[in-house]
Amino acid sequence: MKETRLLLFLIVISLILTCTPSSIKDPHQNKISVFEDSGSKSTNNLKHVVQNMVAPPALPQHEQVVQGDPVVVDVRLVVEEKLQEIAPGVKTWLLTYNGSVPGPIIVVHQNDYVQLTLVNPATNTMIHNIDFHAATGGMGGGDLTSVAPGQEVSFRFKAIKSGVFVYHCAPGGIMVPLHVISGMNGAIMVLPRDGLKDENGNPVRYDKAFYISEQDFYLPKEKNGKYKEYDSPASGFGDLIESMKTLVPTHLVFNGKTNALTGENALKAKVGDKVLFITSQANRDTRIHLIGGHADLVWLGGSFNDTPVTNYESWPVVGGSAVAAIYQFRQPGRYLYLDHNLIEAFAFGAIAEINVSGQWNDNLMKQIEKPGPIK
Ligand SMILES: [Cu+2]
Repeated sequence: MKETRLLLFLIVISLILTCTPSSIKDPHQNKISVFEDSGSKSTNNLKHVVQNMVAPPALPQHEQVVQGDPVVVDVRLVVEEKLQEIAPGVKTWLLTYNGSVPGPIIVVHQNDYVQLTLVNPATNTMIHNIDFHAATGGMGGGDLTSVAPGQEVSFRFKAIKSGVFVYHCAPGGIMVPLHVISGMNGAIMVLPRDGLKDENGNPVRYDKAFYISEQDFYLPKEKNGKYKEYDSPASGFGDLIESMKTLVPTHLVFNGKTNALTGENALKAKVGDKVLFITSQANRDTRIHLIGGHADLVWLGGSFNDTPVTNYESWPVVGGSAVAAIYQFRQPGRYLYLDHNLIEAFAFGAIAEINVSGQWNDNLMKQIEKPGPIK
């Protein structure tokens, strides 16, 4: 009899334990302190993995969850100074990493090493470098990576903090904003080794990911209102200093130019897809909204170490940061992903379009009666 009671007691206890809703699981359990030292491991026998960079909004091929020891991720960025159209009929000198604005997004896992080779071809005219907000050490690596035209440099940092972070050129003094507002910025995603976690601390995977960056331009104008054109980046910098000091952008665009992510260039997803959106702004505050959807999960400030907030309608991206959000599309159709200063979106161009395919769900939205005369 005693044994039966004990058995019953054990069954009840195990039922209680298995039926405990995951929502009351502590997402912070087993977390290590942010102050914990993760820097003392030997770097002698680490495996090197080459990351093939791709132009945004795409992300390089990567695993969401990794096992085993950290690796050294080899990344090569080539600086390209180029005169390019950023709006119909408007050309400016872009300073770029690998030719795109923003530069390519790098993806690694926490405690991996990023080994960057920065190449400044002799055809360029200026000194460039890179400051990684994900790095630990003086000037984010800026002082170790300065390269004149005709030089290349290589340096390594350990990605000890997980999250999404901006990187940008920072050659010193007034050149810092001048290079950043000429397009010389990008982002890096440092995933937790065991992947992303939702609001309850459970693993969450994304089906697709897009890197969308807002760029502010401050192009100098002629007296007649036409945008000035210059023979070289440096020849425009005197005017550019004056126009950027107004703090009023002439152009605010996603991924380097107007309509980079709309119309034919619209992003695509399917109903059911969990889409990871990574948005950066290297210089200026913005606020993102998805018309027709929400952010199911947002890692505010870009920190994957924190529990994501849920169901945000709009979310902030402060200047000099990147933010990650996941949304699962439940309904097909056309969505706009934009800066919800609507003037900046619709009058300036900080807007992207997502076309989602799949089966319409009347339960979520339905037109009850077509427009007709007032009864
Ligand atoms: Cu630069």
